[in-house]
Amino acid sequence: MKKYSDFRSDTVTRPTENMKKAMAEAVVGDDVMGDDPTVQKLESLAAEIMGKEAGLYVPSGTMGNSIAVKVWTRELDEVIVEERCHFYNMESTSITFISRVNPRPLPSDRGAMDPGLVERNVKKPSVHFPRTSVICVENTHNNWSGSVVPMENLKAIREVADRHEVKIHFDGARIFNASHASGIPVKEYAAIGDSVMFCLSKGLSAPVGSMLTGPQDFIDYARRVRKALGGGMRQVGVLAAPGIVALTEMTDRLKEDHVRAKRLALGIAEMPGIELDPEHIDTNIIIFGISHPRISPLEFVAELKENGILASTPPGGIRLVTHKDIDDEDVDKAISVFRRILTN
Ligand code: TLP
Repeated sequence: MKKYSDFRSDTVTRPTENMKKAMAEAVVGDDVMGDDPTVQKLESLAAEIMGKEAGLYVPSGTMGNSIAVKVWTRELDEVIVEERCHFYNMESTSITFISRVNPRPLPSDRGAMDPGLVERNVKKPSVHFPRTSVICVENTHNNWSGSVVPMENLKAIREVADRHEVKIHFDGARIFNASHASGIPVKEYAAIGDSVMFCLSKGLSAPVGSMLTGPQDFIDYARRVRKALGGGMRQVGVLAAPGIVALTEMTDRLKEDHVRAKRLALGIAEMPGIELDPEHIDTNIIIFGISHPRISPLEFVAELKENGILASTPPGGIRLVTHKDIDDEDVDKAISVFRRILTN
């Protein structure tokens, strides 16, 4: 029997057998010199899937987002971000640390920023004001419990960006989850962004890496920034090979994670102290509050762990994520552990 059911994140997924085989058999070269055919194959595949001119393999989603903003901005600029987005909250201040630009966080309705508010916050540069150069959107939205941001909202923000000649960077770490949940093709979402970052190492289960996609001249410069950040890797085809498997074999099964997350949310929502509206669970992430007379949130998470359930604790909540290595038994086990702790 498994010791832990690990609901902390879909980042904990282990590579599949086909991925391990692809790693062992990968044809490699020095990718910094442009010699790795496996990386090149992954980069063109990613660009093709997103409907962009070019792609770049990066070690992490954080590096992909950081490079995008670095390429689209210069000092004295401002970047509009949604106030709970991953880029602004959970990437160790990379916006200011790497690009030295000002983030302008805006509130939202579950990840959907009001286009009017976005427009009122787009600034033309003056002696007082920065220039707004990028709007960042995130879909699915991690800290809004994996919400799918409505397409009409994204299109309205695209119109604002076009009216003011501002770029959009799309954090699509889980863009395939958004597509499966809404039925909207990935390419349609990707068309919202001038640049799109998505992760191979979350629900898609590759061991390492993310993709940055966009116009050719953007990717050419992004490649130089990646090198400057220490992200130029040599025979990295061994890591790109499972990324190809992720894109060709692993996107369809994400819907199973959504079904399990919904079942888990429905199974725990009515328990004493749980603050969760299961209607809000669109994809594979459940973030809930707990207000219980006997047990604090941190004690609750510790008790879950003692009972074989691992959860994470983003600011303001407890998070459970379903993924490839979580099956129906794990979900049943979690529901019964919750019941035991909360109703005893
Ligand atoms: N998210 C991780 C943690 O950092 C919280 C997770 O477990 O969900 N954008 C979004 C929307 C993300 O959720 C993440 C990672 C990233 C970017 C960064 O990707 P990595 O971890 O590859 O740097």
